[in-house]
Amino acid sequence: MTKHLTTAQVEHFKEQGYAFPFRAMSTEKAAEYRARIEAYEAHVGADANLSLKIKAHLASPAFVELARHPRILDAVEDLIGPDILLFGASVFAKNANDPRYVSWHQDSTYFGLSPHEEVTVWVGFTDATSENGCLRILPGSHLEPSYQHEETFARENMLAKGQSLIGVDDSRGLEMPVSAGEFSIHHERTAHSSRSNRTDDRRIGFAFFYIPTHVSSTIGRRRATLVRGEDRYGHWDEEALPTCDYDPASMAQLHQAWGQYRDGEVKGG
Ligand SMILES: O=C(O)CCC(=O)C(=O)O
Repeated sequence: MTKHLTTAQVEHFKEQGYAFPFRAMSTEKAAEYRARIEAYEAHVGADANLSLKIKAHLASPAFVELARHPRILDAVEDLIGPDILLFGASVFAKNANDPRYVSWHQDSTYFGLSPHEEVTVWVGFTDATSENGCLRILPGSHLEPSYQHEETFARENMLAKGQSLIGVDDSRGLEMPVSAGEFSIHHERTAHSSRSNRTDDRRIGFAFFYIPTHVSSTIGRRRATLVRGEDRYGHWDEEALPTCDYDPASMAQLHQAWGQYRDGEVKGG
């Protein structure tokens, strides 16, 4: 008995490595989340992409609450079972008429997880369309042999290392547009990317990274937060969840985790 997805959608995810669109919240609520990202940017005086990465949920109790949203967790449970850890979260915010893009990549190369059972829930805080650079995936790539990444550090690439898969047939790319308040889901090994924003408004999404509790870190002990069920494995240490916006203890963990990732200390097979 599934909780949010139909049995056909679960089968489709297993075969194709993606599923969308699903509604998490109203357009109005999504606009409140957009305002939170923009308030953070005003607070730090910089683009949220520069720091709300890998552990972005630690910046605000509101983001942790969204990570625990029953509609999102019901969908995740249908795919990875009832015992769920939130391993991380990242903001992907493109400005109006922003040339920046995300190259084809597989998160499994960089997340340092085993086995590769992570699923990413990408929640739109704005509409994400073909014109403003919605997420694109390569259907079925989660079942194919791993691609090789080339780390380009290209200036307009939004990824930390400009990591880019070698030999992808771009014409296989499938767009996953979502309206504000909706989400898509993709598997950790599903190759994905996004194009630049060619519109006069921003495109903002918040990606949550979920794992079943039996998944462990291949690069030493790290932190995660149990968001549903029970953890009978104990592979992960607890995170310091924020008690207020920009809680110093949580922000310290966010900055540390993002620093390790950006500097290449975090890289798994
Ligand atoms: O939002 C984007 O454009 C890219 C998202 C992404 O790479 C991810 O969710 O892992």
